[in-house]
Amino acid sequence: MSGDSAVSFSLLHRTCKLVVLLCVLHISVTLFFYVRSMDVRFAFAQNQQMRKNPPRFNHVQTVTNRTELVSEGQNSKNAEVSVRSLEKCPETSPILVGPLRVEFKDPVTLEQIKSENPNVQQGGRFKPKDCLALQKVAIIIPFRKRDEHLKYWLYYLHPILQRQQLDYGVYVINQDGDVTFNRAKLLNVGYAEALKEYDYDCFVFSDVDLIPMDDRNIYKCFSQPRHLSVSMDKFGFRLPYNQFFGGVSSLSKEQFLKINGFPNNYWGWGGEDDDIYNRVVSRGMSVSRPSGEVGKCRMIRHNRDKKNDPNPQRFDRIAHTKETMNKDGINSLSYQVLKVEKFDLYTKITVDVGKP
Ligand code: UDH
Ligand code: NGS
Repeated sequence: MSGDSAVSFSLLHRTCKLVVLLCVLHISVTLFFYVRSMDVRFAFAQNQQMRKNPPRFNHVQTVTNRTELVSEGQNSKNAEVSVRSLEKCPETSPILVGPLRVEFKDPVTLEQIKSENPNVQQGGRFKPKDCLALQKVAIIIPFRKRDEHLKYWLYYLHPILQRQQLDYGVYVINQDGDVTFNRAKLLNVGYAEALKEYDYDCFVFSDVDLIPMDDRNIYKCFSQPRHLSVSMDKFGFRLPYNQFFGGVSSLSKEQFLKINGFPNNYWGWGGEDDDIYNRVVSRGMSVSRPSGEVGKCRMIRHNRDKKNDPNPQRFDRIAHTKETMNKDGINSLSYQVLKVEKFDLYTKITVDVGKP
C-alpha cells in the first residue's frame, strides 16, 4: 500500500467511526425522548381518570391521619399503608343552598329530627367527615320551658350547621327553678361548661326562638364580635337600632375573654345585650354583621314568659358598663350544675344560677 492510500484509508476509517458514533447518539436521544413522552401520556391518562372520580380531599393539607389506602386499580393484595391527609374545609362551604323557607305551622318531633340528621352524634355534636372544620363552635342556648321552640330550632339548625361544615356542639343551658330569668348569666355558664368538654375556639349565643332564613349566615366567629340576627321578621327585616346586639351573636374565645364575658347581674328582660355591646366597643372592638339579605331570620311568636318581666334597673346598669365590666363577668361567675343530660340532638345542662 502506498503512503497516500494508507492516509486516505485511515481518514475513511475515522469518518466511519464518527458516523457510527453520531448514529448511536441519535438513537439514544430519540429513545430518551420517546420514553419520556410515554411517561407524560401515562400521567395524563391517570389525571383524566382522577377527574372522572375527583379526590374527596382537595384542599390545603393540615392534619395527617395514618390510614390504609388502596390505590385505584389496585386490589387489596397490593394495598399499601400510606399517610392520608385530612384537609381543611374550604373557606366557603360548597354545599350551602342560600335562602330557606322557615315556618312554624307543622309540629316537628325529636324522632323525626333525629332520623333526618343521622350524622349528628350524641349530645348534639357534629364534625364534617371529609374535611377538617375551620372552627370548633359551641352553640349556647339560654333556656327555660321552651321545649316547643327548641324542637323547631333543632329541626332547622342541625341541617344548616352541617352544611356550614362546622365542628359544633349544641348546649342548652336550662335555668332551674322559678326565680327571675337571667339570660346573660346562662350564656356565661354555657361558655364555661362547653369548654370543659372540648377545646372550642368559637361561641355562638342564640335565643331558642330565632331561626336563620339563609344558610350563608355562617354560625362561626369573625375577626370582630359578630351580630348574626340582623334582619328579624318582627322588626320588618331591619335592625331596630344600630347598637342592637340581641338574639344571636358570636365571639371567639379570645374576644369573649377580652370583654370579661357577659354580665351576671341582669335579672329579667332587657339591657344585657346592650351591656355586651358596650363591653365590645369599650375594648376597642367593633361589631361585624352579615348583609341584611343574608342575615334575615324568623322569630317564633310567643307571649312574654313568666318570671322574665322587664328589668327596671337595666337603664342604670347599661349606663355604667365601663365601670362594672372588670369585676362582673366570667371572672366572677358562680353557679351550680344540677344535671348534665346528653340527648341525641343536644346537651342539656340544668343549673342553679342563684337569685337577684
Ligand atoms: N328564655 C327562655 N325561657 C324564658 C325566658 C327566656 O328559654 O322563660 C330564653 C329563650 O332562649 C329566649 C331568650 O331567653 O329566646 C330571650 O328571651 P327574651 O324574653 O328576652 O326575648 P324574647 O325575644 O321575648 O324571647 C321578648 C319578649 C316577648 C314579648 C312578646 C309580647 N307579644
Ligand atoms: C331594647 C332592649 C334590648 C332588647 C331590644 C329588643 O330596648 O335588651 O330592645 O327587644 N334594651 C333595653 O331595654 C335597655 S326585643 O323586642 O327583641 O324583645 O334586646
